[in-house]
Amino acid sequence: MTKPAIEVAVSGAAGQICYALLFRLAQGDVFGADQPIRLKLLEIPQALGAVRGVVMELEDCAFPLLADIAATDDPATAFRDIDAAFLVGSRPRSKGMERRDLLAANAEIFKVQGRALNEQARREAKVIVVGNPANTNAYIAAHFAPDLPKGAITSMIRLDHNRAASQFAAKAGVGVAEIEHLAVWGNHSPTMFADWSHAQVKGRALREMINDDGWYRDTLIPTVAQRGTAVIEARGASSAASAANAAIDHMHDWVHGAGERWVSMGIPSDGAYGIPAGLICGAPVTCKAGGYSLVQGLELDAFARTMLDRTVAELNEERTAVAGLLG
Ligand code: NAX
Repeated sequence: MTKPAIEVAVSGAAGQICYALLFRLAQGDVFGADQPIRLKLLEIPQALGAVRGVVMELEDCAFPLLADIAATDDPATAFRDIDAAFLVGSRPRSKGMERRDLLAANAEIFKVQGRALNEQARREAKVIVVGNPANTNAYIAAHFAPDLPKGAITSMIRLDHNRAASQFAAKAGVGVAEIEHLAVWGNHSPTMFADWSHAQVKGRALREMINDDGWYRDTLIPTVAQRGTAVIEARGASSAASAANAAIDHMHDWVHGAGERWVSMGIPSDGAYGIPAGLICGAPVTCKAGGYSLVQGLELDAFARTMLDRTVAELNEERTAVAGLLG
């Protein structure tokens, strides 16, 4: 029997990440091969013309699971009764724009979208923020959506997790799926911390297998931190298909579960690991039955503590920078 369609909102629909994301969503890569979806695309007014082209292409794919597509520039319309949202659209940094101004411009966008989610989304809705600064944008949206369950609004750090997993697998000469218990902590920025302290391959410590702490500190961590820049330099455009893939992985695991496997998500801190409560911070989680739980009780050695403190300090600075806008 065909399931009833679910409602999925996607912002930034005319952008390059969505040009990869929307087609995979419509194909069933997130919600399942038997789950019809209605797509609700959100864009700014100037981009609605381009969205019409994307809608035409989605129609031309004749995806059996795509029950409906609507496009709008009104967040309240886009988020009405949604089951899930991918918030990809955000204001990019323009020439001469200070970081503070970028945070403020995005704070305004995510304030409006947070309020609309609060008023319109189904209470069970799952939200991922991809648009940068993703953690702080998610923090702002969550602040303005107090009636949604705590933790409904998350941010994406999965691209960093996948990048790290791929680099570790290549170095250790193992399949990427064999790496377990990898954790990526912090902000989606060059301060993020890819932590191998607990990672294993078939029960064996990855750190022992690679046995090269210098490579880890001097090559792996900077490679993952600078990967976005390296892609821009090589491609002339920022990561798009891999970012869409990471958003798909994040939502897929949250919806369907990932067994005992750890994945990394930007989630509101409850104060664990010394991360100030309320910050949306990348951390290792397990996903089960439509929910996620922080992996508890991990020991952090001195290096891990320093790296986590550094990225949390940056998140705190971002929070301070937008504090005046939350009234
Ligand atoms: P594009 O510039 O191609 O597309 C962004 C789209 O968002 C544009 O079509 C724009 O009109 C739209 N938009 C802007 N403000 C909006 C609003 N208020 N409501 C709805 N739509 C709005 O960027 P793209 O390459 O698709 O990247 C999108 C975002 O993802 C950027 O902020 C980017 O920095 C961020 N990324 C985040 C990653 C992560 O791991 N969290 C990795 C990839 C990516 O860099």
